[in-house]
Amino acid sequence: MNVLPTENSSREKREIREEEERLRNKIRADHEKALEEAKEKLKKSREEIRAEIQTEKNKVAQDMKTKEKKPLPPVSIPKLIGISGGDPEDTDIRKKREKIKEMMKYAWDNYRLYGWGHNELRPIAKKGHSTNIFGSSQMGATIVDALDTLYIMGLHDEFRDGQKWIEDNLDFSVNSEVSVFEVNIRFIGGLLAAYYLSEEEIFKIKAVQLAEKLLPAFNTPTGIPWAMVNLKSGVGRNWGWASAGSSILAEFGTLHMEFVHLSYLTGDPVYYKKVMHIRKLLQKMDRPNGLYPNYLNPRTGRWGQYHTSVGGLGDSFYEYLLKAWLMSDKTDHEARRMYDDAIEAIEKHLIKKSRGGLTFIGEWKNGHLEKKMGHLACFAGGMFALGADGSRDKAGHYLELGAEIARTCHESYDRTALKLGPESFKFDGAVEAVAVRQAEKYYILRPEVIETYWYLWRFTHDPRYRQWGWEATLAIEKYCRVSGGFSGVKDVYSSTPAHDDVQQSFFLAETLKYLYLLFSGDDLLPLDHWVFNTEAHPLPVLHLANTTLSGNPAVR
Ligand code: DMJ
Repeated sequence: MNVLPTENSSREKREIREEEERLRNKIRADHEKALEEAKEKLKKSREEIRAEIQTEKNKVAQDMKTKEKKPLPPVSIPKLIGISGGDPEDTDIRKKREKIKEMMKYAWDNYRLYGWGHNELRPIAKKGHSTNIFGSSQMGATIVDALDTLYIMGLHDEFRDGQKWIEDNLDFSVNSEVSVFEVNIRFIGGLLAAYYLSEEEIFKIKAVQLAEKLLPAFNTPTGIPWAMVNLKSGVGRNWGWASAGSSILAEFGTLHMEFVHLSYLTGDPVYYKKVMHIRKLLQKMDRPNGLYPNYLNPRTGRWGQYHTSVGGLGDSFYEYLLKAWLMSDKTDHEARRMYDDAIEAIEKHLIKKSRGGLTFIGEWKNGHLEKKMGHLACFAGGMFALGADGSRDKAGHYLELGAEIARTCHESYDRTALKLGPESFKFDGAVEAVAVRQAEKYYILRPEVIETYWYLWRFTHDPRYRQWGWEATLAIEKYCRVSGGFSGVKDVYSSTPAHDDVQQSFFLAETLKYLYLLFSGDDLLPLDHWVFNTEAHPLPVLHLANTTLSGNPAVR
């Protein structure tokens, strides 16, 4: 039936009027209801109102937990070899290993008592401690960092206690600005390792939740991430001190291992794509003398200051090139090539022998070699040894180079009053492997020298590495153990050192783990099945020969 246009429009108008009236009535009714409820509320006591709010809060928290615990898509976990054991046959070695376990328990128990939930511990003041890398909220960094060490040592009650804290308290929806690098290596690395060792889903879920919060850091004109990101707003920025607003090589270059595992476990290629983009960008850039400068501007994609080091600011970038290859079951040839090229340039320009015959790694600053080596650079002894097999026909050479670096770093310990190494040491005329400036004489429970001893021990079984590791253990026990845990010392050349009153989370994650492994059999976490991230969190080798992480569902 045809309807005339005038009839049509007047009917529409009537319908609109009726609809408006219905809406007005609904708003009026809602208002009246809200007023009635408010009046009712006002009749209630403060306690009643508080209780109601608490009930609402609990409901929201419960809903969140149910949501959080939703399992991720199933993925086959690589076959895990050697996650326990390693019991030494020799009684003396067994006793030493027990002692190290006791030190771990002491560090953990004191943190449990005085710093629980805080990021780190002040073992003398006996209270929590934190720094800007963890942002402004209490994220239990020590718990997350220590979990896999507890597991490996068989401290299962402590492990479960940590797990419970994580289940109930670890929350990344906080208005807090964190270091992308630090939370990646300590939190994502720690959670992934705990997941692989224990197969408890919660660790995987938390790792993925945190990774999602880090992704906005990659929203830069080049895709090179900011150093810091606010977990709530996703706003990123760089450290104020970094050359010309640059991001740091060792920070944006130390994400690969964890991000590849995240893509593997979730089936989501986003993480893999982010780190591969960084790699591709670096490959395209010119490198002065074949060296990678430590600073790169994420807005322009240009290098900042020409400063290259194998210690702080550069270190773990090289480590992750090698480990990307190892972790891919030696199939990521591109990573291996980049590693080989990089260390050839490093050897040519940065590695020298002192007059006294000690091999050291200096730092390249604007065309000049600074003959100073940081404690952080001592990890490279282990890296050279680990990369020896698979190098361009120079396996013997790199194993030897690793051993020389281990010897130099041992000398830096041996030439102090405490037998603990300084933060950095010089090679200048008569000065060899000794810190000169007061500000470089501290030891903050760092792991790198012990890490190198352990790798060299695994590859050579030369008893000197266990001997050197034991010397360091005794020195830590004597000078760093205090009434509420373990503390760093301010001057390793003073026989009565002052303490810095910080028990670093990496002491539990790395230093004690490497010591424990040094006095364990090689069947505990064998190196052809496990690759340790730069915070000593073991991740399994992924046999990805027939799969791809860049979006192919075959990865599941
Ligand atoms: C750790 O957090 C990691 O080893 C990192 O790669 C460098 N520094 C500390 C320990 O010294």
